[in-house]
Amino acid sequence: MSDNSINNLKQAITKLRTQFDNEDLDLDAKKTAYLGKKGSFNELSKEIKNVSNENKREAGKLLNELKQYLQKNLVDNSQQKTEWTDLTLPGIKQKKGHIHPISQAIEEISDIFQKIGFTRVRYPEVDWDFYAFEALNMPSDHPARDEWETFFVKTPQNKKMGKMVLTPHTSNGQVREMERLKSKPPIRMINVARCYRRQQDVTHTQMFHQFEGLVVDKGITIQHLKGTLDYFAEKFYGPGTKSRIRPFHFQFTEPSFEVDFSCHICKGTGLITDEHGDKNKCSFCKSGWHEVGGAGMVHPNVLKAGGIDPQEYTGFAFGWGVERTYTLKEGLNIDDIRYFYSGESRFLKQF
Ligand code: FA5
Repeated sequence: MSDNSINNLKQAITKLRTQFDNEDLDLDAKKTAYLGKKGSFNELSKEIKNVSNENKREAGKLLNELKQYLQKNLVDNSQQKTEWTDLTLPGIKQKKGHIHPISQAIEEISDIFQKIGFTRVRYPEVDWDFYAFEALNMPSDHPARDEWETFFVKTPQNKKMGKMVLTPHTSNGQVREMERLKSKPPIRMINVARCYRRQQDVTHTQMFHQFEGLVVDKGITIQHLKGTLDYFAEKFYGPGTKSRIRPFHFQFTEPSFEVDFSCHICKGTGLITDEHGDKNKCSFCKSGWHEVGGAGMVHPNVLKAGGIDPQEYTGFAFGWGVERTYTLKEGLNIDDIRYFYSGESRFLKQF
């Protein structure tokens, strides 16, 4: 630079400032471009060596001011970005969860039974063979045990209680409830719990839920059982729903039954009338009825295992799948219970 060197420097500083003010870069990129090691400021500072000695002091001052301006604006910009909140923007709605449909069903079922004096209880889901089988009139070599496709737990065997199992049904609660009440009826329990079996298809999952009713008192008959089933049918499935019991076999009830509820689509007839007036088989139930589980009059041996005298007391019991019972509700008609445990939120969101 000649004598004009200080003027040239001043022009270069103005040019750099204008460029800085108008440049639309993000903060980090701008810092590097202007204040970085090879940035515009350092490049411009090199020009000081061309300024005459008498103007060097002024040139130093101008460059200093320029640096402070750049630093201040780079910091100020970043502060503005983080502090700025547009209060007129709509808020972000938090997603609301809800309880799982099977938990909803359990609450509804429990309420229905609690209204007629049943007490909700829960017993271990990992329990002794004794409560799951032996005390239910199924000694260790009894072939009926095979139907429960049980998971056994690797634990040392207890002399009286046997091995430990993942409970394959809620019937393990029967003798436990008799023991809890010190073998003194009346008993009115509703036991809802997880159950486990080596099964998997559209109507079976390895983990599922059952609810077990047990009533023991003087003079309990099949009529009380049937009355309870009819009450549940109307409350859970709606007015007009009927219950039906069919002869069956369970080791722990005598007599034993399978329990059906009438289909809400064909109203128990098994037939649907189409738009031409022709009658066709109901495709949901095929027979007018849906089976939900088992029931029966408590076997005298089970009462004895619970310390209750079968000459003095009688009782009824039932055990149904929560998933199965729930899927038959009007408006649901779910044909594969595995959806409940698939973790598929598009399915679960509907409840
Ligand atoms: C029993 O488990 C008996 N303990 C029921 C009982 C209790 C009878 C008291 C008499 C007195 P069962 O194996 O049929 O019976 O099962 C009853 C119901 O549980 C079935 O009808 C079905 O609704 C449900 N269930 C059984 N296994 C599964 C499974 N793997 N997945 C889903 N639901 C199941």
